[in-house]
Amino acid sequence: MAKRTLVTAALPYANGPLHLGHLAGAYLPSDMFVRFKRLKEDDIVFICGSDEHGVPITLAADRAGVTPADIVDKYHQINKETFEKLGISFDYFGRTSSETHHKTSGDFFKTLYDKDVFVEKSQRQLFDPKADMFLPDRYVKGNCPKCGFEEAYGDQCEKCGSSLSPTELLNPKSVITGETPEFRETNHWFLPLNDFQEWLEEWIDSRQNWKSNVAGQCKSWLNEGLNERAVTRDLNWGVPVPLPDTDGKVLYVWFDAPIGYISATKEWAEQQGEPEKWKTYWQDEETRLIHFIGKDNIVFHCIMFPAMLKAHGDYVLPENVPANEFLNLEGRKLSTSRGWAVWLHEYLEDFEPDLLRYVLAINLPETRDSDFSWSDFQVRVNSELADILGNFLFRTQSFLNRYFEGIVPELVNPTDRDREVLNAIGEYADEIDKLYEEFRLKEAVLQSMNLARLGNKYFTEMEPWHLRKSDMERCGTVLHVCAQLSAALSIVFDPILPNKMQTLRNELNVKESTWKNITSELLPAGHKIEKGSILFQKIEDETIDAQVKKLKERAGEPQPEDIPDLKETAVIDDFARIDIRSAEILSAEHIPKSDKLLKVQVNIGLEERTVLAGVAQQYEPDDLVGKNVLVVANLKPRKMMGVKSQGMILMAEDPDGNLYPITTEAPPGSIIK
Ligand code: B3M
Ligand code: ZN
Repeated sequence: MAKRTLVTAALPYANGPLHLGHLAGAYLPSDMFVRFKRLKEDDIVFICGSDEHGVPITLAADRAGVTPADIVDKYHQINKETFEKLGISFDYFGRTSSETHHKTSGDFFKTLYDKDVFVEKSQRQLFDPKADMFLPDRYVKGNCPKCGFEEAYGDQCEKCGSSLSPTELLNPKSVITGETPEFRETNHWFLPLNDFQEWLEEWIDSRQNWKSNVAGQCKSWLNEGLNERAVTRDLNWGVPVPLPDTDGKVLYVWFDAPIGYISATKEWAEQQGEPEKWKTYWQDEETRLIHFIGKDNIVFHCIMFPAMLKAHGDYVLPENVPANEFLNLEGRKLSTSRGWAVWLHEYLEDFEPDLLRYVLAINLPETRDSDFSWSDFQVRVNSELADILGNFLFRTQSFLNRYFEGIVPELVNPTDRDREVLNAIGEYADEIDKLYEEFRLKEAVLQSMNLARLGNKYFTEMEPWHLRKSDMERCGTVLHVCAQLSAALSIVFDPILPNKMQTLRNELNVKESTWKNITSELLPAGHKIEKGSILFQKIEDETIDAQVKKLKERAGEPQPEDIPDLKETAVIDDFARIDIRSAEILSAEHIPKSDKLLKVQVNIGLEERTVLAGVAQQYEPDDLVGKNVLVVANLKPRKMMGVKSQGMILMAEDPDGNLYPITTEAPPGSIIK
C-alpha cells in the first residue's frame, strides 16, 4: 500500500457557476473519499482549482462583453465560496492564471520541446477575416460530418458525441461574426499520441481496479488508434507558448489544465511553509495519484495527461481515475443553456448543504447515469435522514437526557442481541472501509444508512420505554449500546454529512473521531452528553413544489397559472355544428400593407379555398406550404384587407401568444369529429 495519496478533482472552468451535475460528477465523491482517508489518518492531500484558460473562457467573456480576466476573477471567487459552503474540503484551491502555473506549464512544454517530443507542423486552419482571428474549437459551428447535426461545435458534436476538429465541420460559420471562415496557414505543435499507443495499451492494461466504464472508454479510444493532437492554439488568452516568435499562440487548455494539479500542489506546499513538499506527492513512487472527474474528461486524464507525464519523466502517473457518469435532472439531460439545471449557490439559499450531499451520495452516477428529482430529494431527506438516522440519534439522546441525566449507563450482562449490535459496528466499518477503498461510494453510503437502520430497529425492538418501568438496569444496557452506535455513526457519516456529524459529536462529546476508534467504547459508562437537537427537519410538499416551479420557470416552461381557465361546459351539439376538415396548404403569400395576415390557398378535399391567417409576424409563407392543417370549413366567409376568407386555419396559442398550426397526417378532406 502506498505511503501517501494525492487526490485531484477536475478543475472547473471559471466561466459560470456550478450546478448539481458538477457536484455529483467529481467534487462530492472526491471529498467523501478524502474525508474518509483523513478519518483513517492516512497521508492525503486534496487539490483542485479553477481552469481559467481556453475557449470556454474567452467565449463567455465575448458573450458578456467583458475581458476574460473579469470572467475568471468573478467565477473563481463564486465557485471557491460555493465549494466551501458545501463542505468540499480541498487542501488547496488554485487557479491556472497564477504565476506558478504559467511557469510550471510553460516549463513542462519546454521540457517536452527540448526532448523532441512534439511534431511541429504548418496547418490550414479556419480564419475569420472580419474578426481578424483564427477560430479554434468552439469558435466555429457547423454541420457534423458524422451525423449531420447542424449545431456541432469545432471540437465536438453534442448530438452524436464525436470529437471533431474545426476543419472537419461542413458549412462552418464563425461564432463571433456568423461569417463563413477562410483557410489560413498557421504553425502548431502536436503531441504524437500515436507514438504512445503501445505504451498506453500496456500501461492501461496494468492498472488495477479501474472502473469498467473508464477502462472501456480507454480501450475504445485505443482501438480506434491514437492520432497527433495539437497542443497549441492561436488565441490571445492562456499560457504563452514559451518559444521565440510565437506571439498570439498559447498552450491548448487541455495541455495546461492538468498541469494545474501540479502547480496547485506547489502553491499548497508553499502555503504550508515547506515549498519542496510538493515533490513527495508528485515525484516519489510511494505516492498514489487519483483523479476524480466526470466521464467527459476521461480521454484527457487517462490518455493525454499520462502520455505527457510519461514523456516528461519526472512525475508519478495516475493510479486510478474513478470517473463518474452523468447526473440527469428530473429525467432529462442537464442543460445550462436551456436553463435545465439546479445551481448550487441557489440551492444553498434554500437548504442545508448536508441534505444535498446525502441525496447525491446515495444516488451517485457511479456506473451509469443517475437522476436527481426534487421529489426524491424530499423522500430521501424525510424517510432516510429524518426517519432513520435522525430518529435513532434523537431518540437515544433524548432518552439518555430524560431518564439518565445525560450520563451513559453501564453495560450490564449484555444479551446476544446486544453483543450482535455492538459487533455490527466493526463489521459495518470494515465493509464500508473496503467500499471506500474500491471507490464504491454509493454502496458505502447505503451501508452507512443500514447501520443507522439497525440502530433504529434495535431501539424499537428493545422498547426501552417499557424497560424503564420494569428493569432500569436492562434499560441502561440498551441505552449504553445505543450510545456507542450513535458515536460510531457520527464517524461513519462524517464523509457524507460533515456539518451534521460535527454537531452530533459536539452534543455527544465525542473526542476521538478516527476510523480506528470506531470499535472502541467511544462513550464509556459515566460519560456525559449534552442535550440533543433534531438534526434533520422534514421538508414540506410546498417547499418541493416551489423548487420544481422555479426550475420549470427558468427552463421557460409554462406554469399552470399562466394557462387560461377552461371555457364553460359545452354539449356535443355545440361541437358538432362546427365542420373541421384536414386541409393541405398549397401556397401562401403576404398581403400588401398587412403585417399580420397571410393569404393561404388550401385544399380541403372537396375544393380549393382561400383563407386568411393572422400569423405573418411569426411565419414566412414558405414555413407553411406543404403542411396538412385543420380548417374550420363552414365558417361564414369574411372579407379582410380586400380579400375574402373562406374558413379559418386552427392554431394553438401558448401563454406567450405564440401560434402553432395544428398539423395532421390525415389526407385533405378528412372530417374532425
Ligand atoms: N475544465 C473541463 C470541465 O470542467 C475542464 C476540466 C479540467 S481538469 C484538468 O469539465
Ligand atoms: Zn454528430
